[in-house]
Amino acid sequence: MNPAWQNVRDDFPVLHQLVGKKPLVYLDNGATSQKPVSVIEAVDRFYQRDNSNVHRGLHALSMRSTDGYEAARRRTAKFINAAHDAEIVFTRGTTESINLVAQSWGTANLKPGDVILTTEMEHHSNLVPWQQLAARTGATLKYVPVAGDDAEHGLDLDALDTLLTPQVKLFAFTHISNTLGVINPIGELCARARAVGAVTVIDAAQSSGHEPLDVQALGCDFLAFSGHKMLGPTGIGVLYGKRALLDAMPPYQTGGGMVDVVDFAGTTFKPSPERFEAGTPNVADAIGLHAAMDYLDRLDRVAIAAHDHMLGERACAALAELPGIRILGPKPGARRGGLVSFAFENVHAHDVVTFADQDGIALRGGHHCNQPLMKKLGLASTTRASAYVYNTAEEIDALVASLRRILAFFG
Ligand code: 7TS
Repeated sequence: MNPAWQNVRDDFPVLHQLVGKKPLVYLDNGATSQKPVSVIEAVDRFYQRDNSNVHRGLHALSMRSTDGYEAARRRTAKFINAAHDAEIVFTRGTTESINLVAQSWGTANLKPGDVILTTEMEHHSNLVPWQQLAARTGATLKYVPVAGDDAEHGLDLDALDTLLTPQVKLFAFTHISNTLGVINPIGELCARARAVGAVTVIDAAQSSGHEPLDVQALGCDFLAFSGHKMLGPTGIGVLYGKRALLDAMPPYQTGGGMVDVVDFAGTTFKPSPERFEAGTPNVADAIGLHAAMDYLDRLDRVAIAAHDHMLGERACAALAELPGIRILGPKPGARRGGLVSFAFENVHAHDVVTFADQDGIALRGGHHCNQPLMKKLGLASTTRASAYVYNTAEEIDALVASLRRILAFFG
Protein backbone atom coordinates (compact mmCIF):
# COMPACT_ATOMS: atom_id res chain seq x y z
CA MET A 1 0.00 0.00 0.00
CA ASN A 2 1.15 3.54 -0.82
CA PRO A 3 2.35 4.80 2.60
CA ALA A 4 0.66 8.17 1.98
CA TRP A 5 -2.71 6.42 2.47
CA GLN A 6 -1.86 4.76 5.76
CA ASN A 7 -2.83 7.54 8.13
CA VAL A 8 -4.92 9.75 5.87
CA ARG A 9 -7.48 10.55 8.56
CA ASP A 10 -4.77 11.78 10.92
CA ASP A 11 -3.90 14.46 8.37
CA PHE A 12 -7.35 16.11 8.72
CA PRO A 13 -7.82 17.68 12.16
CA VAL A 14 -11.46 18.62 11.58
CA LEU A 15 -12.52 14.98 11.28
CA HIS A 16 -11.65 14.27 14.91
CA GLN A 17 -14.63 15.78 16.65
CA LEU A 18 -18.01 14.79 18.01
CA VAL A 19 -21.23 16.22 16.60
CA GLY A 20 -23.60 16.04 19.53
CA LYS A 21 -22.36 12.78 21.04
CA LYS A 22 -21.50 11.07 17.75
CA PRO A 23 -18.21 11.05 15.86
CA LEU A 24 -18.40 13.26 12.77
CA VAL A 25 -19.00 11.39 9.50
CA TYR A 26 -18.34 13.98 6.82
CA LEU A 27 -20.08 13.01 3.57
CA ASP A 28 -20.63 16.46 2.06
CA ASN A 29 -17.49 16.58 -0.06
CA GLY A 30 -19.40 17.49 -3.21
CA ALA A 31 -20.04 20.85 -1.56
CA THR A 32 -16.56 21.31 -0.13
CA SER A 33 -13.71 19.14 1.09
CA GLN A 34 -11.78 19.22 4.35
CA LYS A 35 -8.14 20.41 4.48
CA PRO A 36 -5.05 18.44 5.48
CA VAL A 37 -2.53 19.87 7.94
CA SER A 38 -0.06 20.48 5.10
CA VAL A 39 -2.50 22.90 3.43
CA ILE A 40 -3.40 24.66 6.69
CA GLU A 41 0.31 25.02 7.51
CA ALA A 42 1.22 26.33 4.05
CA VAL A 43 -1.31 29.15 4.41
CA ASP A 44 -0.27 29.76 8.02
CA ARG A 45 3.44 29.84 7.11
CA PHE A 46 2.76 32.39 4.36
CA TYR A 47 1.06 34.79 6.78
CA GLN A 48 3.57 34.13 9.57
CA ARG A 49 6.66 34.65 7.41
CA ASP A 50 6.19 35.85 3.82
CA ASN A 51 3.04 37.97 3.56
CA SER A 52 3.49 40.82 1.10
CA ASN A 53 1.94 41.95 -2.17
CA VAL A 54 3.14 40.26 -5.35
CA HIS A 55 4.68 41.56 -8.58
CA ARG A 56 5.17 45.03 -7.11
CA GLY A 57 8.02 45.15 -4.67
CA LEU A 58 11.73 44.56 -4.80
CA HIS A 59 12.05 43.79 -1.10
CA ALA A 60 12.64 40.32 0.31
CA LEU A 61 9.08 39.55 1.41
CA SER A 62 7.56 40.73 -1.83
CA MET A 63 9.95 38.56 -3.78
CA ARG A 64 9.16 35.53 -1.59
CA SER A 65 5.46 36.17 -2.02
CA THR A 66 5.80 36.47 -5.78
CA ASP A 67 7.91 33.32 -5.92
CA GLY A 68 5.30 31.38 -3.90
CA TYR A 69 2.45 32.63 -6.07
CA GLU A 70 4.22 31.84 -9.35
CA ALA A 71 5.36 28.44 -8.04
CA ALA A 72 1.68 27.68 -7.39
CA ARG A 73 0.94 28.57 -11.01
CA ARG A 74 3.70 26.24 -12.26
CA ARG A 75 2.43 23.48 -9.96
CA THR A 76 -1.10 23.92 -11.33
CA ALA A 77 0.16 23.73 -14.93
CA LYS A 78 1.92 20.48 -14.05
CA PHE A 79 -1.15 19.14 -12.20
CA ILE A 80 -3.29 19.27 -15.37
CA ASN A 81 -0.40 18.96 -17.85
CA ALA A 82 -0.84 22.42 -19.41
CA ALA A 83 1.80 23.29 -22.02
CA HIS A 84 2.58 26.75 -20.53
CA ASP A 85 2.34 28.36 -17.09
CA ALA A 86 0.72 31.34 -18.85
CA GLU A 87 -2.31 29.14 -19.53
CA ILE A 88 -3.17 29.11 -15.80
CA VAL A 89 -5.32 32.01 -14.58
CA PHE A 90 -6.10 32.15 -10.86
CA THR A 91 -9.71 33.03 -10.06
CA ARG A 92 -12.01 32.76 -7.02
CA GLY A 93 -13.32 29.39 -8.17
CA THR A 94 -15.15 27.49 -10.90
CA THR A 95 -17.97 30.02 -10.98
CA GLU A 96 -15.66 32.93 -11.65
CA SER A 97 -13.64 30.93 -14.19
CA ILE A 98 -16.75 30.14 -16.24
CA ASN A 99 -18.03 33.71 -15.98
CA LEU A 100 -14.65 34.91 -17.22
CA VAL A 101 -14.95 32.80 -20.38
CA ALA A 102 -18.57 33.85 -20.94
CA GLN A 103 -17.90 37.56 -20.40
CA SER A 104 -14.63 37.78 -22.27
CA TRP A 105 -14.44 35.11 -24.98
CA GLY A 106 -18.20 34.86 -25.35
CA THR A 107 -19.03 38.53 -25.72
CA ALA A 108 -16.18 39.04 -28.18
CA ASN A 109 -16.90 36.03 -30.37
CA LEU A 110 -20.64 35.31 -30.52
CA LYS A 111 -23.35 36.81 -32.72
CA PRO A 112 -26.97 36.07 -33.63
CA GLY A 113 -27.26 32.71 -35.38
CA ASP A 114 -24.45 31.15 -33.35
CA VAL A 115 -25.24 28.32 -30.96
CA ILE A 116 -23.96 27.76 -27.42
CA LEU A 117 -24.33 24.12 -26.42
CA THR A 118 -24.40 22.89 -22.85
CA THR A 119 -26.13 19.96 -21.14
CA GLU A 120 -29.15 19.35 -18.93
CA MET A 121 -26.96 18.17 -16.04
CA GLU A 122 -25.02 21.37 -15.44
CA HIS A 123 -24.63 23.15 -12.12
CA HIS A 124 -26.21 26.63 -12.33
CA SER A 125 -22.73 28.11 -12.61
CA ASN A 126 -22.25 26.34 -15.96
CA LEU A 127 -25.73 27.26 -17.17
CA VAL A 128 -26.75 30.76 -16.08
CA PRO A 129 -23.60 32.45 -17.52
CA TRP A 130 -24.47 30.91 -20.92
CA GLN A 131 -28.10 32.06 -20.67
CA GLN A 132 -26.88 35.57 -19.96
CA LEU A 133 -24.35 35.38 -22.80
CA ALA A 134 -27.05 34.24 -25.23
CA ALA A 135 -29.25 37.15 -24.14
CA ARG A 136 -26.37 39.64 -24.64
CA THR A 137 -25.23 38.39 -28.03
CA GLY A 138 -28.36 37.02 -29.68
CA ALA A 139 -26.83 33.52 -29.82
CA THR A 140 -29.08 30.51 -29.16
CA LEU A 141 -28.56 28.23 -26.15
CA LYS A 142 -29.23 24.50 -26.58
CA TYR A 143 -28.94 21.56 -24.17
CA VAL A 144 -27.75 17.99 -24.66
CA PRO A 145 -30.47 15.90 -22.98
CA VAL A 146 -29.90 13.63 -20.00
CA ALA A 147 -31.06 10.15 -20.90
CA GLY A 148 -33.64 8.32 -18.75
CA ASP A 149 -33.32 6.13 -15.66
CA ASP A 150 -32.47 2.99 -17.62
CA ALA A 151 -29.59 4.79 -19.27
CA GLU A 152 -28.33 5.75 -15.80
CA HIS A 153 -28.85 9.44 -16.48
CA GLY A 154 -25.85 9.71 -18.82
CA LEU A 155 -25.82 12.28 -21.60
CA ASP A 156 -27.77 11.29 -24.69
CA LEU A 157 -24.74 11.03 -26.98
CA ASP A 158 -26.90 10.15 -30.01
CA ALA A 159 -28.53 13.58 -29.70
CA LEU A 160 -25.10 15.10 -30.31
CA ASP A 161 -25.31 13.94 -33.95
CA THR A 162 -28.02 16.53 -34.56
CA LEU A 163 -27.04 19.10 -31.94
CA LEU A 164 -23.34 19.47 -32.78
CA THR A 165 -23.55 21.50 -35.99
CA PRO A 166 -21.04 24.02 -37.39
CA GLN A 167 -23.24 26.75 -35.84
CA VAL A 168 -22.11 25.58 -32.40
CA LYS A 169 -19.34 27.97 -31.39
CA LEU A 170 -18.98 26.84 -27.78
CA PHE A 171 -19.72 23.55 -26.01
CA ALA A 172 -19.64 23.64 -22.19
CA PHE A 173 -20.08 20.47 -20.13
CA THR A 174 -19.28 19.05 -16.74
CA HIS A 175 -16.83 16.24 -16.17
CA ILE A 176 -18.65 14.79 -13.14
CA SER A 177 -22.25 15.76 -12.33
CA ASN A 178 -22.65 17.10 -8.79
CA THR A 179 -26.25 15.83 -8.67
CA LEU A 180 -26.13 12.52 -10.55
CA GLY A 181 -22.58 11.32 -9.98
CA VAL A 182 -22.36 10.61 -13.72
CA ILE A 183 -18.83 10.75 -15.16
CA ASN A 184 -18.98 12.13 -18.70
CA PRO A 185 -16.69 10.93 -21.54
CA ILE A 186 -14.94 14.29 -21.78
CA GLY A 187 -12.29 13.14 -24.26
CA GLU A 188 -14.96 12.04 -26.70
CA LEU A 189 -16.99 15.24 -26.15
CA CYS A 190 -13.91 17.39 -26.87
CA ALA A 191 -13.10 15.42 -30.03
CA ARG A 192 -16.65 15.74 -31.34
CA ALA A 193 -16.72 19.46 -30.58
CA ARG A 194 -13.39 19.93 -32.37
CA ALA A 195 -14.78 18.23 -35.47
CA VAL A 196 -17.26 21.12 -35.88
CA GLY A 197 -14.82 23.81 -34.75
CA ALA A 198 -16.53 24.50 -31.40
CA VAL A 199 -14.54 25.82 -28.45
CA THR A 200 -14.84 23.53 -25.40
CA VAL A 201 -15.28 24.47 -21.73
CA ILE A 202 -14.98 21.68 -19.15
CA ASP A 203 -16.41 22.19 -15.67
CA ALA A 204 -13.98 20.11 -13.59
CA ALA A 205 -15.29 21.30 -10.20
CA GLN A 206 -16.24 17.76 -9.12
CA SER A 207 -13.32 15.98 -10.78
CA SER A 208 -10.12 17.98 -10.34
CA GLY A 209 -9.36 16.41 -6.96
CA HIS A 210 -10.69 12.98 -7.89
CA GLU A 211 -9.44 11.98 -11.34
CA PRO A 212 -6.24 12.55 -13.30
CA LEU A 213 -6.64 15.44 -15.77
CA ASP A 214 -4.48 16.07 -18.85
CA VAL A 215 -5.64 19.09 -20.82
CA GLN A 216 -3.27 18.38 -23.71
CA ALA A 217 -4.49 14.81 -24.12
CA LEU A 218 -8.10 16.02 -23.86
CA GLY A 219 -7.51 18.84 -26.31
CA CYS A 220 -9.97 21.06 -24.41
CA ASP A 221 -9.87 24.84 -24.85
CA PHE A 222 -10.89 25.85 -21.32
CA LEU A 223 -11.12 23.96 -18.03
CA ALA A 224 -12.39 25.37 -14.73
CA PHE A 225 -12.07 24.16 -11.14
CA SER A 226 -12.16 25.23 -7.48
CA GLY A 227 -9.47 24.76 -4.84
CA HIS A 228 -11.90 24.11 -1.99
CA LYS A 229 -13.33 20.89 -3.45
CA MET A 230 -9.83 19.36 -3.80
CA LEU A 231 -8.47 19.75 -0.24
CA GLY A 232 -7.40 23.35 -0.93
CA PRO A 233 -8.63 26.65 0.52
CA THR A 234 -11.81 28.48 -0.40
CA GLY A 235 -11.56 31.61 -2.55
CA ILE A 236 -9.03 30.22 -5.02
CA GLY A 237 -9.80 28.56 -8.34
CA VAL A 238 -8.33 28.02 -11.74
CA LEU A 239 -9.16 28.77 -15.32
CA TYR A 240 -7.02 26.87 -17.79
CA GLY A 241 -7.20 28.31 -21.31
CA LYS A 242 -5.20 27.62 -24.45
CA ARG A 243 -2.63 30.37 -24.75
CA ALA A 244 -3.65 31.57 -28.22
CA LEU A 245 -7.26 31.92 -27.08
CA LEU A 246 -6.40 33.72 -23.83
CA ASP A 247 -4.05 36.18 -25.52
CA ALA A 248 -6.73 37.11 -28.06
CA MET A 249 -9.40 37.68 -25.39
CA PRO A 250 -10.29 41.10 -23.99
CA PRO A 251 -9.79 41.67 -20.24
CA TYR A 252 -12.55 40.51 -17.91
CA GLN A 253 -11.88 43.05 -15.15
CA THR A 254 -9.50 45.99 -15.36
CA GLY A 255 -7.25 47.75 -12.87
CA GLY A 256 -3.80 47.28 -11.38
CA GLY A 257 -1.45 44.43 -12.24
CA MET A 258 -2.95 43.63 -15.65
CA VAL A 259 -1.86 46.71 -17.58
CA ASP A 260 1.15 47.37 -19.75
CA VAL A 261 1.07 51.15 -20.40
CA VAL A 262 -1.65 53.42 -19.06
CA ASP A 263 -2.08 56.87 -20.58
CA PHE A 264 -4.90 59.39 -20.12
CA ALA A 265 -5.78 58.57 -23.72
CA GLY A 266 -5.94 54.79 -23.26
CA THR A 267 -4.34 51.60 -21.97
CA THR A 268 -2.54 48.54 -23.27
CA PHE A 269 -2.79 45.21 -21.47
CA LYS A 270 -0.35 42.51 -20.46
CA PRO A 271 -0.68 39.06 -22.01
CA SER A 272 -2.21 36.15 -20.10
CA PRO A 273 -2.24 35.31 -17.24
CA GLU A 274 -1.73 38.85 -15.83
CA ARG A 275 -4.35 40.24 -18.22
CA PHE A 276 -7.03 38.30 -16.31
CA GLU A 277 -5.79 38.90 -12.77
CA ALA A 278 -6.66 42.53 -12.07
CA GLY A 279 -5.94 43.72 -8.53
CA THR A 280 -4.18 41.99 -5.65
CA PRO A 281 -4.59 38.24 -6.13
CA ASN A 282 -5.32 35.62 -3.47
CA VAL A 283 -1.68 34.77 -2.84
CA ALA A 284 -2.08 32.81 0.39
CA ASP A 285 -4.73 30.48 -0.96
CA ALA A 286 -2.84 29.87 -4.23
CA ILE A 287 0.01 28.68 -2.00
CA GLY A 288 -2.47 26.54 -0.06
CA LEU A 289 -3.72 25.08 -3.35
CA HIS A 290 -0.14 24.20 -4.25
CA ALA A 291 0.12 22.16 -1.03
CA ALA A 292 -3.23 20.48 -1.80
CA MET A 293 -2.01 19.38 -5.24
CA ASP A 294 1.15 17.94 -3.68
CA TYR A 295 -1.00 16.05 -1.17
CA LEU A 296 -3.33 14.68 -3.87
CA ASP A 297 -0.43 13.52 -6.02
CA ARG A 298 1.19 11.78 -3.04
CA LEU A 299 -2.03 9.80 -2.69
CA ASP A 300 -2.12 9.37 -6.49
CA ARG A 301 -5.23 10.41 -8.38
CA VAL A 302 -5.74 6.97 -9.94
CA ALA A 303 -5.84 5.52 -6.42
CA ILE A 304 -8.21 8.30 -5.29
CA ALA A 305 -10.62 7.49 -8.14
CA ALA A 306 -10.49 3.81 -7.18
CA HIS A 307 -11.16 4.65 -3.49
CA ASP A 308 -14.11 6.89 -4.50
CA HIS A 309 -15.46 4.12 -6.71
CA MET A 310 -15.21 1.53 -3.92
CA LEU A 311 -17.15 3.75 -1.49
CA GLY A 312 -19.72 4.78 -4.13
CA GLU A 313 -20.33 1.14 -5.05
CA ARG A 314 -20.71 0.12 -1.42
CA ALA A 315 -23.20 2.94 -0.80
CA CYS A 316 -25.19 2.20 -3.95
CA ALA A 317 -25.47 -1.52 -3.28
CA ALA A 318 -26.62 -0.98 0.33
CA LEU A 319 -29.00 1.88 -0.53
CA ALA A 320 -30.66 -0.24 -3.21
CA GLU A 321 -31.92 -2.50 -0.38
CA LEU A 322 -33.87 0.33 1.28
CA PRO A 323 -37.62 0.52 0.66
CA GLY A 324 -39.09 3.36 -1.42
CA ILE A 325 -35.73 4.67 -2.58
CA ARG A 326 -34.89 6.08 -6.00
CA ILE A 327 -31.16 6.22 -6.69
CA LEU A 328 -30.03 8.59 -9.43
CA GLY A 329 -27.09 8.14 -11.75
CA PRO A 330 -24.82 5.14 -12.35
CA LYS A 331 -26.24 1.79 -11.25
CA PRO A 332 -24.18 -0.78 -9.30
CA GLY A 333 -21.31 -2.04 -11.43
CA ALA A 334 -21.08 1.06 -13.62
CA ARG A 335 -18.17 3.50 -13.61
CA ARG A 336 -18.79 5.98 -10.82
CA GLY A 337 -17.17 8.10 -8.16
CA GLY A 338 -18.03 8.51 -4.49
CA LEU A 339 -21.09 10.72 -4.98
CA VAL A 340 -24.53 9.13 -4.63
CA SER A 341 -27.81 11.00 -4.91
CA PHE A 342 -31.13 9.48 -3.88
CA ALA A 343 -34.72 10.29 -2.97
CA PHE A 344 -37.23 8.51 -0.74
CA GLU A 345 -40.87 8.26 -1.70
CA ASN A 346 -42.14 9.36 1.71
CA VAL A 347 -39.37 11.34 3.40
CA HIS A 348 -38.25 14.79 2.28
CA ALA A 349 -34.51 15.26 1.70
CA HIS A 350 -34.34 18.04 4.30
CA ASP A 351 -35.75 15.65 6.93
CA VAL A 352 -33.21 13.00 5.94
CA VAL A 353 -30.35 15.49 6.29
CA THR A 354 -31.64 16.80 9.63
CA PHE A 355 -32.04 13.31 11.09
CA ALA A 356 -28.67 12.13 9.76
CA ASP A 357 -27.09 15.18 11.41
CA GLN A 358 -28.32 13.86 14.75
CA ASP A 359 -26.17 10.79 14.04
CA GLY A 360 -23.20 13.06 13.31
CA ILE A 361 -23.48 12.47 9.56
CA ALA A 362 -23.08 15.44 7.21
CA LEU A 363 -25.13 15.08 4.00
CA ARG A 364 -26.66 17.57 1.60
CA GLY A 365 -30.32 17.81 0.62
CA GLY A 366 -31.88 20.05 -1.98
CA HIS A 367 -31.69 20.77 -5.69
CA HIS A 368 -27.88 21.01 -5.64
CA CYS A 369 -27.95 24.10 -7.92
CA ASN A 370 -29.53 21.93 -10.61
CA GLN A 371 -33.12 23.18 -10.68
CA PRO A 372 -33.93 22.45 -14.35
CA LEU A 373 -32.61 18.88 -14.06
CA MET A 374 -34.63 18.25 -10.88
CA LYS A 375 -37.74 19.44 -12.67
CA LYS A 376 -37.04 17.15 -15.60
CA LEU A 377 -36.56 14.18 -13.25
CA GLY A 378 -39.82 15.03 -11.46
CA LEU A 379 -38.09 15.67 -8.14
CA ALA A 380 -38.06 18.66 -5.80
CA SER A 381 -34.87 17.58 -4.13
CA THR A 382 -32.52 14.69 -3.43
CA THR A 383 -30.28 13.65 -0.58
CA ARG A 384 -26.63 13.45 -1.56
CA ALA A 385 -23.78 11.59 0.11
CA SER A 386 -20.37 12.39 -1.34
CA ALA A 387 -17.25 10.60 -0.16
CA TYR A 388 -13.58 11.47 -0.45
CA VAL A 389 -10.11 10.26 0.47
CA TYR A 390 -10.64 10.20 4.25
CA ASN A 391 -13.99 8.38 4.22
CA THR A 392 -14.15 4.71 5.10
CA ALA A 393 -16.35 1.71 4.37
CA GLU A 394 -17.46 1.82 8.04
CA GLU A 395 -18.73 5.38 7.53
CA ILE A 396 -20.81 4.25 4.54
CA ASP A 397 -22.25 1.51 6.75
CA ALA A 398 -23.03 4.10 9.44
CA LEU A 399 -24.85 6.17 6.82
CA VAL A 400 -26.99 3.23 5.74
CA ALA A 401 -27.79 2.31 9.37
CA SER A 402 -28.83 5.91 10.03
CA LEU A 403 -31.06 5.93 6.94
CA ARG A 404 -32.73 2.74 8.17
CA ARG A 405 -33.51 4.45 11.49
CA ILE A 406 -34.92 7.46 9.65
CA LEU A 407 -37.17 5.24 7.50
CA ALA A 408 -38.36 3.38 10.60
CA PHE A 409 -39.16 6.70 12.31
CA PHE A 410 -41.22 7.90 9.37
CA GLY A 411 -42.95 4.54 9.16
N1 7TS B 1 -19.73 23.10 -11.08
C1 7TS B 1 -20.02 22.00 -10.40
C2 7TS B 1 -20.18 20.69 -11.11
C3 7TS B 1 -20.16 22.09 -9.00
O1 7TS B 1 -20.46 20.98 -8.32
C4 7TS B 1 -20.01 23.33 -8.35
C5 7TS B 1 -20.24 23.50 -6.89
C6 7TS B 1 -19.67 24.44 -9.13
C7 7TS B 1 -19.55 24.29 -10.49
C8 7TS B 1 -19.43 25.78 -8.53
O2 7TS B 1 -18.24 25.76 -7.80
P1 7TS B 1 -17.81 27.02 -6.90
O3 7TS B 1 -16.60 26.54 -6.18
O4 7TS B 1 -17.53 28.14 -7.84
O5 7TS B 1 -18.97 27.29 -6.00
N2 7TS B 1 -21.10 22.52 -6.32
C9 7TS B 1 -21.62 22.53 -5.09
C10 7TS B 1 -22.46 21.50 -4.64
O6 7TS B 1 -22.74 20.51 -5.31
N3 7TS B 1 -22.86 21.77 -3.38
O7 7TS B 1 -22.30 22.94 -3.02
C11 7TS B 1 -21.54 23.42 -4.07
